[in-house]
Amino acid sequence: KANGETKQEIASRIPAEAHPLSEEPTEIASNINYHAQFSPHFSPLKFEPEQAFYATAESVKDRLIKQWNETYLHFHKADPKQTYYLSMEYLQGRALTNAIGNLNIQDPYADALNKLGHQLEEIVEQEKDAALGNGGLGRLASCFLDSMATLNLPAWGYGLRYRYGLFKQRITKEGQAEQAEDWLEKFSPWEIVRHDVVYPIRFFGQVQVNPDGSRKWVDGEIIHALAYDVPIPGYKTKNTISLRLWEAKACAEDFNLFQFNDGQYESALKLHSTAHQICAVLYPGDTTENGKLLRLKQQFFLCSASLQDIMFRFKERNDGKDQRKWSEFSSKVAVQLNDTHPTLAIPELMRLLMDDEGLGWEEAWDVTCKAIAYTNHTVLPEALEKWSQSVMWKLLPRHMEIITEIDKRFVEMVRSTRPDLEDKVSSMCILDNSPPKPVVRMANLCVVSSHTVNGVAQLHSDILKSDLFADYVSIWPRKFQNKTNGITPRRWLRFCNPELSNIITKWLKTDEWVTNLDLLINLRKLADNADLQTEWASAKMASKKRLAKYILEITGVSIDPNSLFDIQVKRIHEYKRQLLNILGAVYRYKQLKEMSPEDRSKTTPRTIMIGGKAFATYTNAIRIVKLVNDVGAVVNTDPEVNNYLKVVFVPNYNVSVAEMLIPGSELSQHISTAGMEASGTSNMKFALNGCLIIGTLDGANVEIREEIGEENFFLFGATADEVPKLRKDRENGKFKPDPRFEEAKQFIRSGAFGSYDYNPLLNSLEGNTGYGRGDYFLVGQDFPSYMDAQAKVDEAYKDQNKWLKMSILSTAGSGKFSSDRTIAQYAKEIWNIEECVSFKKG
Ligand code: T68
Repeated sequence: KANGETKQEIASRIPAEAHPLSEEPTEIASNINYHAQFSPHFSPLKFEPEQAFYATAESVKDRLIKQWNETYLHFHKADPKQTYYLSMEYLQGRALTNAIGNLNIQDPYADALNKLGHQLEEIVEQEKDAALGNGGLGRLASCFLDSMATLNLPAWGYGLRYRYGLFKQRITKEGQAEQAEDWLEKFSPWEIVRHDVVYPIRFFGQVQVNPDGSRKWVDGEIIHALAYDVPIPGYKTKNTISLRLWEAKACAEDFNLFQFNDGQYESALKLHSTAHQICAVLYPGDTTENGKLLRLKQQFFLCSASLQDIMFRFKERNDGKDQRKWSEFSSKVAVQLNDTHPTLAIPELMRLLMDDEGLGWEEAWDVTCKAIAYTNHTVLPEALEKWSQSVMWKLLPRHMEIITEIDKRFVEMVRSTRPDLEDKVSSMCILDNSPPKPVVRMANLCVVSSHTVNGVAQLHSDILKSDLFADYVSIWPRKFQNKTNGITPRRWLRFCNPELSNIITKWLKTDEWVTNLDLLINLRKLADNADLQTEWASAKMASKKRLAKYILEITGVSIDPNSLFDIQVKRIHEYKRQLLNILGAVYRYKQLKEMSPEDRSKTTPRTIMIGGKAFATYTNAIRIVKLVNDVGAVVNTDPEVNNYLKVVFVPNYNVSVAEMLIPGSELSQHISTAGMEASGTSNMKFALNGCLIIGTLDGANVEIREEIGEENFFLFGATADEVPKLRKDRENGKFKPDPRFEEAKQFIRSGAFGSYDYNPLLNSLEGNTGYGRGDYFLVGQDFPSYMDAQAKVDEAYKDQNKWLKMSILSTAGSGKFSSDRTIAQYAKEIWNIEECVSFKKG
């Protein structure tokens, strides 16, 4: 019993769905005014949109904190098993629309702001994106938090509070320029600094062996981890969970006053500066040794702080008993590793259990394996983390002892139980000792130590089982699962596309689809309805016009809302094949140039938009950005064709830009080489917003096509099964390129798009061997079928009724891709946690 209620009573509470706001808009307005007046950040004389944003956010945060505190207290008393999601990245984007939407207080806040002379739509634009992530993996973590809160699950996220998030991309004549993105320039109104939550994190030092044989990690440097909590509200529930972000701090003892007074300022503040570096940037360049060390420090910092916090909470919730048994840990705690980036949680948990809590190896190992699960997000060999053993011995000597022991025991187990796997041992073990640089294979450590390993789409999970982790499957057949990714329908439809949302609600006669996305299937039988189609078309047109206005403002290019809006936005990578897209565009341009004006006028006008950031040191990706811009500069100013084709590079693609682009999209491209995109999640966002997909049988495309019907999906390209043989054929000179492909490359080489030397980029499509050469990503192989699929798109667009029907069917078939479904599956099939509703109705 807690607080007079039994656990069953607590568990059976009903969610408080309605949020009757007791306040009138005038009261809200005076609350906003209060925050504006008492905020130390602005002069009280001004109340411009920026101040109005911060004051509004503070006012909304008050509500969040109240719910968040009550949720915390409730979890504390009910003491359910809780999940902790460990991720180096969260791509949260803006929070205001989401918060007032989830709290269901848009209307009163809009009215209140009106009374203060502001428009809510204008105020929300003031917020900077929190971009503490690189791309899909980080955005997935953020969608998951939204679903965990909405499903009333006892679950928290842990991450790092980077001072600078993902860089801001500017486009200059030279191509991409990166700029630090100062998301904390003023401050973030959403975080709550927790001066009471601080843990020491050790680096370097050595292992001390005690007389009783136990071991202890000592000396080295100690940095402190300070918690910042970001409240995450659920939709139409009062449950509000936490994203706890750690910041690195040195403490007063680390300040050498003597040295400082002696004028040695740098050495006096050495540890302060070391601490500062840890959370300075998201994904520091790791081509140098220094960069690698810093990235490893970041990873350990996250793992150690989070685990100390998790273990503290486990001990704290002891139900009045003196000491909790560690054997109960896994019935109270589930830890999910978002890729291998937080792998050090494994040896850190072992260390804390053995060296601080006094458990023996077997006991600690049992606790660890039962608590930890691992999600893989890539099969690309260069993205599988491997850390130098020598760097690890220096930075984390005790952890290396533990990893060595885990590896030793694993190898012994395989040799004794599975002699048939002897020739696989060297690739399955954790430590790769081969010269010149022995490494730790983080994915292997994760597979050996986790109770469950999952991929992020069916095809990807199948590839993990049949390829990357095949040998482990024969030892632990039940360890491997699939959890197809999902996206939150709140941010990615309800809030970013209110026009379409209202139409859906009207025709389905309920807004329950926002939390039960499967209900969208009921649109299927309405897809031919002329009235629905008319409304659907007008919502799409409104979004296209808004998008066209944005593109004009940002790039100066005027695009025609009556043309087909064709969008590819994602990180720039050769496997994602933006190069295939732009080569197709180049070929289309060349064809249009060669056509008679009469034939030209019969073509389907298209606006191709491409956006995405290239990692600063990824040369070919940087060149692709430049190529798209150069092609656009020529095509868009060519009066002969620019009524039929525009090519626009959308700069600085981020969450907020996505929220603008996706509602206005009609066709989107998900055209990776089959087998290389683990899932993709923007494909789901586009389909959900009634955008048709041209794509390969890769990642979640396979399942999207299954759900929305193959006749509503423009498929092309080789399948994952065929890829290895096609690569071999190419190497053996058996590949005959399509003449259209040759023409497109030649056109670029001829200088039609300026004098920049694109030969190095285009040469990656030639030759016949090696990764990154010899057309490893099979652009030439898939080019003809891609062009054929594009011709089908042009034809289909000419019949607008048919197109609208396909668009409605795309939305109708997207129900499966709600992150609520994904998270419910994780909760049931991996974490074994249940909902824990913190508020009574009313
Ligand atoms: C993406 N991975 C997958 N990685 O590419 C994508 N990597 O198919 C999938 O849909 C998504 O994860 C979610 O599952 C990434 O985004 C990274 O961002 C990354 C960051 C640092 C190091 C390696």
